[in-house]
This record gives sequence, C-alpha cells and structure tokens, in this order.
Amino acid sequence: MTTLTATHPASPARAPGADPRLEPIRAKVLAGKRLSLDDGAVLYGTTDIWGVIALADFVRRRMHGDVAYYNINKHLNYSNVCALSCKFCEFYRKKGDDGAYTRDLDYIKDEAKKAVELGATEMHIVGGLNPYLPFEYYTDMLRAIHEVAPGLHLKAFTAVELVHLARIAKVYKRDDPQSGVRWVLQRLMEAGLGSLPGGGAEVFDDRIQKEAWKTKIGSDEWLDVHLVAHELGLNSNCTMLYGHIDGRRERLNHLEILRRSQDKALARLGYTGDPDGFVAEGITQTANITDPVITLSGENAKLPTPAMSSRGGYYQTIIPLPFFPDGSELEHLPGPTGLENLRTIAVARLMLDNFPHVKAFWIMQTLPMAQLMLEAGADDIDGTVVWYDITKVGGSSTHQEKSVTDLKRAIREAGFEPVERDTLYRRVVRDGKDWRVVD
Ligand code: V47
Repeated sequence: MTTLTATHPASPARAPGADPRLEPIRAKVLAGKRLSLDDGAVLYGTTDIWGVIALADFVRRRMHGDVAYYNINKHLNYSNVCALSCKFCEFYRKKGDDGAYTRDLDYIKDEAKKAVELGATEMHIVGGLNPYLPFEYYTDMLRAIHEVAPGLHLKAFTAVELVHLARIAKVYKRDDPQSGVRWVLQRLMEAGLGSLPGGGAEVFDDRIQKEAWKTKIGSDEWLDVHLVAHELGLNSNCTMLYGHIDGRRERLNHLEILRRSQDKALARLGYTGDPDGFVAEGITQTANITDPVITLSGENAKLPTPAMSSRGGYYQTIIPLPFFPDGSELEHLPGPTGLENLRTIAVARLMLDNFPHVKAFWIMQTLPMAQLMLEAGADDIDGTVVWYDITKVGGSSTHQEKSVTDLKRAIREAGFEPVERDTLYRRVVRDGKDWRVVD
C-alpha cells in the first residue's frame, strides 16, 4: 500500500510492492502535468488501487487542503413523464402510467417555501422530457420559485431537457442547434436560472448510446449546450454514469472529452497554457489559443471564481454516478462494486486536472462510501437533499434526507473540515436563519 509522507504538501511515497508503472505517473502528478489516456489505463488497470487513491488524495489536498464541502439543498423533479425510454432509467413514466406525475405551480411554490424554511441555498430542478408541457411552464416555474424564494439558487435543467425546450418553443434548428438553445437559456436566465446541473451526460460513446439511450442527444449536442451556457456566463456541472454496458476505456474517453471542453472554457476566462494554471491578468483575446492545455492541479494554481462569470462560465465539478440496475431495463446487470466506485472517483480526480471539484454524491454512493471517497479525490459530498426520485439505493424510499449535523459528522469522522458551500462553491456563513456567502 502507498502512503503519504507526514509533511505537507505531502508527496505520495512509493511503498514496497507498489506497481512500478505508477512511478512515471507519480512524477507527472507531482509536477502538475497532464496525464495521458494511457496513464489513465494504468490507473484503471493496476492492482495497486491504494497507490492510485494516494495519488488522487495528494492532488485533492494540494487543491483543497483538508476542506470538504457540503450544501443545503432540495431537489425538485417537476415531472417524470418522459418521451424517452432510456434503458438505464427507472425514473421515467409514460402519460397515464401508475405513478406518472407533473407538478403544478402551487406544489412547486410550496416546495420552494419548504426549502427556504430548511435553510436551503439551492434548488436542483430536473425532470423528464414531457411532451405535453408548453415552454411557458418552465419560465413560469422559475419565476414562481424566485417570487417566493428570491435567495434560492436555481440549478436547473440538464442539456437534454434544454434541447427539448428549444424544440417545444419551436426555436430548434437542426443545422444550428446552438442558436435555439441560446434563446432558451436567455429566457430561462431572465426567469431566474442560476446554473446547469451535470446530468444526462451518461458516457460519451456512440456504441453505448445506440444500445442504451438511442433517442437521447449525443455527446456533441450535450457539450454544445454546456458551451453555450458557458458563453452566457453560466457555470455548469457534469456527470459520468458508469458501471452498466460501458468499459473503462470509454470512461477515460469521456473524461478526456470533458477535459478538452474545460480547457476551452478556462481559456475564455483568461487562463493560459501555463502548467501552474495562473490566470493571465489583462488577457483580452484568447482566440489564438486553439488547443490550450490548462491544468488547475499544480502547486500554486488559482481556481476560477464566480467573479469571473462576466468572461464566461466553466465546469465546476465532475460527479461520477455509479449505475443502479434496480427497476431499469438493465436490471440483470450487477452494477459497479465499491472498489470500482472508489477507483473511479480517484481516476476522475487525476485525469480531470482542470476541474476545480470532484463530487461524491452521497445519495448514490451512500454516506459511508462518500466518507472514504473524501480520501480518494473527492472534495464535496453534495447536500441534505430530502427527496430523491431518480434512483433508490438498495430499495430505499425516495425520502433520503441527512441533516447538516449528519453530513458534518461524517466529514469530520473522515478527517476533513466541513465547509458549507453555495452552488457556486462560495463559503456560506450563517447567522441564525440568515445566511450569506463570502468569496
Ligand atoms: O442524468 C439515471 C443518472 C442523473 C440512473 O449537477 C442514474 O450537481 C445511476 O445528474 N443509476 C441525475 N444513475 C443525477 C445528476 C446529479 C446528481 C447530483 C448532483 C448533480 C449536480 C447532478 O442520474 C441522470 C442520469 O445520468 N441516472 N438513472 C441509474 N439507474
């Protein structure tokens, strides 16, 4: 097993019996250099999983010290009626099916009020591609929430929902999908949209898409939506749904595609290809940086901040999502193991050198595993959540709530300092029922 040396910044020392193939990777990690896809294959293939975890932990601590983030949030699934029938999904229903629902504005406003009472800073809003709702439903929903809960950050709508919205608003053009999505995002921003969640990315691969989510948008369109969001100054997240019919090589490709997309977003903010990732102050024009390589995991790298949003948005976090077979068309598959989940978090931290954060979403990973993941590359376990409809871990009900005390205790027990964040990763300071953010 590989251990860290006692001093900080620690250097992950090589232990007897460790895989020598990790040596050149260790050297690159120490120097803050980008790992190749072949390096990624070694990280996934080695039996020295603890060596991989130690490297990821080294990077995570260099970027965030011993801080671990959580937030106080509420999920709203406005409808589970969906035009698609993705094989991995157990959430969707067809109109008229048992359990199909679409929430009205009164229900939604009540949920927003409850969120405020619970001290939430964020509402995470997603749903199926409901063909029966008009475009105004979505802008009315955001306005209604904003009216009763003006302080709540609205992180809403995955890329595939936004393409669907462009279609129902009749602004979608096959030959220019970006312009319709831009129009939709602008209308939603006027109504209160604050950022995009990372859902629906699945694994960027044509073979897997054909087999498991044939009629859903592909990787190019998913990335285009996030590109437009970033151009409009919105931050976004991204996910990777793994452990079904995907392979490790396909996961690495997925991470590589995201890494390149983030390079472009960071270049727009004024980051240069400097391996330390310093912001080049005063940069006005980055158009000549066609293929930048920007890392944020080096020694003194400065992470992007929401204050830069006038220049553009960026991906804040990767959220690896382990596949839950229960109730889906792929129920016969076993789903990933605990060790595969740990390794995948570590590989994501190491490969995504230009992503500020890695989230171990405790609802899907379970809180005990999320604790371990804080030492395997993750710096965030997400929030108090309350109701979660998309997956039901081990047959649990949709009611999956943890108090702030539970989350803080779990983080402290894992040896980290719990820090409450808002959606944009600013520290939250509380005074009784009031809260404010500090940059
Ligand atoms: O888009 C669906 C995935 C996602 C299953 O942005 C499944 O902060 C596993 O995106 N097994 C929704 N996963 C969750 C999501 C998310 C969660 C937490 C935080 C954020 C964020 C985003 O869940 C879907 C889909 O990719 N999913 N079915 C399943 N059976």
